[in-house]
Amino acid sequence: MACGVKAVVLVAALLFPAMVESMVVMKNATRLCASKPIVTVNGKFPGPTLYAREDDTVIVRVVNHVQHNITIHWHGVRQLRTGWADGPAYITQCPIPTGQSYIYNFTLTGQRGTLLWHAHINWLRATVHGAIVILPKRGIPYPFPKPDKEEIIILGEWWKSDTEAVINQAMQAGVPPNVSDAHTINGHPGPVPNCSSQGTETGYT
Ligand SMILES: *[C@@H]1O[C@H](CO)[C@@H](O)[C@H](O)[C@H]1NC(C)=O
Ligand SMILES: *[C@@H]1O[C@H](CO)[C@@H](O)[C@H](O)[C@H]1NC(C)=O
Ligand SMILES: *[C@@H]1O[C@H](CO)[C@@H](O)[C@H](O)[C@H]1NC(C)=O
Ligand SMILES: *[C@@H]1O[C@H](CO)[C@@H](O)[C@H](O)[C@H]1NC(C)=O
Ligand SMILES: *[C@@H]1O[C@H](CO)[C@@H](O)[C@H](O)[C@H]1NC(C)=O
Ligand SMILES: [Cu+2]
Repeated sequence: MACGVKAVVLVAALLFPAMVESMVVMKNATRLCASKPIVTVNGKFPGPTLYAREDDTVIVRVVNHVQHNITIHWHGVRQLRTGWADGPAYITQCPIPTGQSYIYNFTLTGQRGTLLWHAHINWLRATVHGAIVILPKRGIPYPFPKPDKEEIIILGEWWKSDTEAVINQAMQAGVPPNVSDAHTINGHPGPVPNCSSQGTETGYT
């Protein structure tokens, strides 16, 4: 077990130094010709990719620096006797309040593949999400021919409005929430014609 802990810290430190210590922070983001503040992990949307190996123990300390309660859910990870590390707010844990932190600590026994992590409270998942890649054990091949290249593709959505306002309005009015303004690939909706403030848009989607 201690070995697994070391492995994941090492892998994460090489590929993604800050993921082990995940800061939930606000960031201004420009999409669809307009800027708005969004909740992110480490200022990234989508958030950082976490790399681990089958049988590793994953330890992620989430520190909440935003004015929202938050939790992180490890979507598709089987929590084997670590239900409190699963992440759904008010189901397996109380949310992490502003200024506080929580340590997610679970072991990837018998699990491989690329899964999603995301906020699991209200609609913060709209911006707080990313990939968790669980590689086979060292020396064990993939159960298919080795791919030439691997790319992580995360499909998401973008609302011009604040997503907490969207869900709160729907809950109060008892109607379905407003649909998103665009779909995104790795956080990008693609270029918008005649946009004077493309901001961070690169158009490479
Ligand atoms: C976002 O932009 C506004 C207006 O320019 C600024 O006041 C605010 O500090 C920025 N927030 C962040 C997190 O950068
Ligand atoms: C935030 O979470 C705490 C428990 O972790 C809870 O007591 C509080 O009511 C929550 N605040 C909101 C606004 O939901
Ligand atoms: C993670 O969980 C294991 C098993 O319960 C425990 O021994 C270890 O101290 C925990 N690590 C942290 C950083 O909480
Ligand atoms: C939802 O859509 C309606 C109709 O377009 C609009 O009036 C309202 O402002 C939207 N709500 C939010 C929170 O953006
Ligand atoms: C973009 O601007 C040009 C020139 O003003 C205009 O002819 C064209 O219709 C605009 N395209 C879109 C999609 O609005
Ligand atoms: Cu999920």
